[in-house]
Amino acid sequence: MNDYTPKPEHKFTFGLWTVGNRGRDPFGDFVRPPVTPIQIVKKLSSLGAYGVNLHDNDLVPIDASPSERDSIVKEFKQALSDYNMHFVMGTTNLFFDPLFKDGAFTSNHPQVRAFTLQKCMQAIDLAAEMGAETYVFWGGREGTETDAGKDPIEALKWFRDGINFLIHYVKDQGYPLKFAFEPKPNEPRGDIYLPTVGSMLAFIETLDDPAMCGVNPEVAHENMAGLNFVHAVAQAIERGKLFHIDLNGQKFSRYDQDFRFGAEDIKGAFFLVKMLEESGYGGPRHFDAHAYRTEDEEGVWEFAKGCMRTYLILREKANRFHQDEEIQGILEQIHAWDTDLQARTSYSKENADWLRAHAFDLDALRNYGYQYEKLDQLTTELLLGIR
Ligand code: GLT
Ligand code: MN
Ligand code: MN
Repeated sequence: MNDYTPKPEHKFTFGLWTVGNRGRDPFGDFVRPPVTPIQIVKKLSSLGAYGVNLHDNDLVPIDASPSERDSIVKEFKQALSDYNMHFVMGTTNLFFDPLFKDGAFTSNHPQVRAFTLQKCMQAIDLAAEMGAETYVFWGGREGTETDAGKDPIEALKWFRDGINFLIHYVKDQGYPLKFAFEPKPNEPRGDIYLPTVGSMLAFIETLDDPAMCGVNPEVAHENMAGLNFVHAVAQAIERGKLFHIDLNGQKFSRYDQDFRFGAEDIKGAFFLVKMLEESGYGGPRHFDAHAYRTEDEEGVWEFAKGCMRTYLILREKANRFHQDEEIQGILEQIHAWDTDLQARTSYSKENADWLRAHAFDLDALRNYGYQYEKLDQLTTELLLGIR
């Protein structure tokens, strides 16, 4: 019997900004006291997490002197090693400082675009020094409220030029870092460029080294756009582009809620976990979420435990799905391929002639029942715990 206890081998990670979230929103101030990065490392380690992620300024204040920076980093690295925690993903905060109000890579101001490169190089150095595998770019302010002032075609070119600069910087430094791009349709900007996983995948192919670049899809972000997250992730997996993932919970079409993983849309979360486990995705299971604003510090740790526990429960449900004879029986019928016909669907001149002449039984196809109602009900019952 599974006890659903998280262990480092499950590769659960949290951003410092997630469990460190103090509950401030556009309408209300902080509701929780700060928790230091070292306290976070210690506590997450005791809960069975594998590692942490951070933005440059989650750890090092933007105005820290070089010697302050070095001592903060040294102390943090010591904590990681003392508590057997890994530093997995690094990123740059390109959204908080007021100078980024018109974006970073896509700001209309050339000095902001140049400063963005400087800030990213420093943050990449930090991530590489601490052993990160992946570097995330979330362009929260890369967008507009009005298209009157910025040319979206020009903005995409600036974005590409900036990322290409950093691709070459990483190569020149010899860092073993991969880049992962995180799309979001809106918030905090009215509209954000490259709003979905699909648009990000297309953009990646235009970069100087597409092989070094993949995506970091987030449940909430695709759901905000009304899209099926499992399908978005499937496309990334199918192209070998799922470099990292942001797991959380979200009601469709709302603001970016970043709820505990599985807090909403349990069936969507189930199919996601099932796909991640079956696809052989070996990357971290990162929770980019935070506790409800109603919570005190204890509630924050309940939130963190809940994310990991729900993942493990859904993973066990995916195993049960495979062991359930009735479910598997239906799937076998659905997947009963006509192998002779299948062989005819790869192109050759002969197959084209054969297919052109083949007489299909269209009425049989029209009348075929796919049994999805039964299958979905069985899946629902499995998730509800009665199978
Ligand atoms: C911010 C955002 C997230 C991104 C983080 C990485 S920062 O919390 O809401 O979706 O993943 O920059
Ligand atoms: Mn995210
Ligand atoms: Mn989010």
